[in-house]
Amino acid sequence: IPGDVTVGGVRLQNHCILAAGVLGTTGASLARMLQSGAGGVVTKSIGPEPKEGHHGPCVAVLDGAVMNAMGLPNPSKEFTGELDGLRGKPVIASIFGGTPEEFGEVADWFAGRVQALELNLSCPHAEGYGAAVGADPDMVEQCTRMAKHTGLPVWVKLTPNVTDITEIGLAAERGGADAIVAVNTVKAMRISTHFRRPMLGNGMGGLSGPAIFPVAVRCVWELYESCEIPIIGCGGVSSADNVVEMMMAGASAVEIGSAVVDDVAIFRQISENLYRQDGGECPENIVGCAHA
Ligand code: RRO
Repeated sequence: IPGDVTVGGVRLQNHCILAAGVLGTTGASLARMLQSGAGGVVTKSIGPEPKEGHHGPCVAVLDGAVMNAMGLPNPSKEFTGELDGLRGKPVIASIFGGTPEEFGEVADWFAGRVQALELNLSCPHAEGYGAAVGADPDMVEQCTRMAKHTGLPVWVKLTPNVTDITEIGLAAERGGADAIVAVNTVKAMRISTHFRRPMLGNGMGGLSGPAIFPVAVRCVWELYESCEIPIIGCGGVSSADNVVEMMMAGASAVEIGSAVVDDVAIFRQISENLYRQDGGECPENIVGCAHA
C-alpha cells in the first residue's frame, strides 16, 4: 500500500478518499474513516450560516442507488473545532456559499486547519447555493480564485447536471484550481405510489450509488480530454475494479460515498485488491490509459 500519493496538492495515504457527506460531520467520524483505511477524508459541506437542513424523509434507498435531500445541514464556523484533533492528517474541508465573497469568508476559517478545500459548487437541491453557482462558468472561476487566497490547495467539485461539464472544469482551472472532483449527485425524484406523494420531504433530491457510476465515468472522461489539472473521480465507486475504470477514464484518485455508508470496510477491501502485488496494476500507470 502506497504511503504517499500526492493529488491536487494533498499528500494522501492511498488513492481512495472519503467523499463529502454524511460521514464527515464530526472529528470522531473523520478520524474513524482514516483509521478504516481512507486515503484522505472530506468533511460534510460547511457554509456561511448554521443550517438545519430539510425536513424528512431526507434519504431514500433505491435499487442500486441512494437519493438524498439533506438540505446542507451544518453548524457553520463552529465545525472548525471538530478538526482540532486532526492536525496534519489528510483532511479536506468541503465548503459552500452563495457568492464568491461567501466562499472566501468560509475558506478563511479553514486556513491552517486542513490540507485543502473542496468547493461544493454542485448541490442539486439548494436554493441560492450549489448548482446555481456551479452551472455558471464566471461564478466558478471567481469562487475558485477567492478560495485560493487562503494559500490552501483548492479542489472544485462539479455537478453532472449541466450540458457541458468541460466548460465548468475549464473555468475552475482558470480560477487556479488544483484539482477537479467529478461529480456530485444527479438530479432525481421518486414518488410513492402508495402515498401518492414524493418520497423525499423536500420533493426532489440527488442520486448517488452504483446507478450513477457510468455518468461519473463519462464526466471524468470528458474533463480529462480538455483539462490539465488532476481529476478526482466520484460517483458510485464501490469496488477496486471501479477504481481502476475511473483511473483509465482519467482520474488520479477517487472519492467514495454511498458504498462507505453500506460498509466502512470498503476502504480496506479496495486497497487489498488495488495494490495487490500479483498482477495488480500500478494506479499511476493507468491514469487516462483508455484514451487513444
Ligand atoms: O446536503 C445535501 O443535501 C447535499 C449536498 Br450539500 C450535496 O452537495 N449533494 C447532495 O447530494 N446533498
